[in-house]
Amino acid sequence: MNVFVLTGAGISAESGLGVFRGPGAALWKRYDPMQLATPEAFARDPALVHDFYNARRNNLIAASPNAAHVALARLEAGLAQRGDDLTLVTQNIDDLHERAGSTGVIHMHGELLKARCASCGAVHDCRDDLSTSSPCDCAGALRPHVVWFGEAPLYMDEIYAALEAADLFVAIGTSGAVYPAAGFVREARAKGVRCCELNLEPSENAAEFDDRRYGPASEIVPSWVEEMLGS
Ligand code: BJW
Ligand code: ZN
Repeated sequence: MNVFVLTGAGISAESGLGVFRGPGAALWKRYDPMQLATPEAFARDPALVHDFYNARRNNLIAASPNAAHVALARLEAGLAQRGDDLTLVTQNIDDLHERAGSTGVIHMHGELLKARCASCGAVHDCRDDLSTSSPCDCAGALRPHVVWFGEAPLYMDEIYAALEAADLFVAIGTSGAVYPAAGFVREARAKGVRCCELNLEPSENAAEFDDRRYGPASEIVPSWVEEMLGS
């Protein structure tokens, strides 16, 4: 059995990393995404964009994985033990899945703890603040290694191949507002794959899921994983 899990900001909410949309304090209510998360915004005011990502990087370094991240790492190990497979695709730029023990996580929107050279494309580890004077070895300017609106998400060939092979599609903590990730459920359904949503509240595309479970990720993800592993 091939299980495909897509995670979004909701899985990291209880670790203290903000969500973008939804009720309560959401990042895009405080900030305009067009001023921060587009290549045009970075070209116009790189210092402002660096400040936004520097603050989030520092917050991430101080955060820890929660029970939902830990449960998905347990799912990977449990499925592997019985010869099944998990593909974990995340829209999140944090590293909390890895810190919980997941391997081979596919970061389709990039990674906050990496920086990319705008000139040569080299990707560097990055735990320190970036500024307009942080240079790459080639002297080119560094930018956060994240996918902004209008840019192509990463690893799409690998992701579509895994979706093609999936027997179960599960979306966790994502609002279903951002494409192409929001379209994965429709593509899975079109192939007759069972689709399950785990979220705090119904997402924008909730109607497309066969099973829906609502509550905090730290509660509903561990209980779903226990069911999956039959314990
Ligand atoms: C909990 C919880 C708890 C809370 N427990 N749950 C088709 C139609 C219309 C538009 C488009 C389209 N195709 C493309 C577009 C344009 C655009 C787009 O989708 N726009 C929409 C706004 C309409 N898409 C793009 O531009 C993408 N690029 C693209 O398609 O390129 C095509 C291309 C191909 C080839 C060449 C060139 C181009 C790129 C999208 C990049 C997204 N970037 C961001 C920011 C960067 C990283 C960062 O700063 O972190 O990524 S935006 C932001 O949204 C971030 C996220 O990864 C992404 C998704 O958000 P997510 O994860 O769903 O979080 P939220 O906050 O929305 O939802 C949280 C959920 O959790 C809620 O449901 C809560 O209820 C829940 N929750 N607490 C469980 N405790
Ligand atoms: Zn460079």
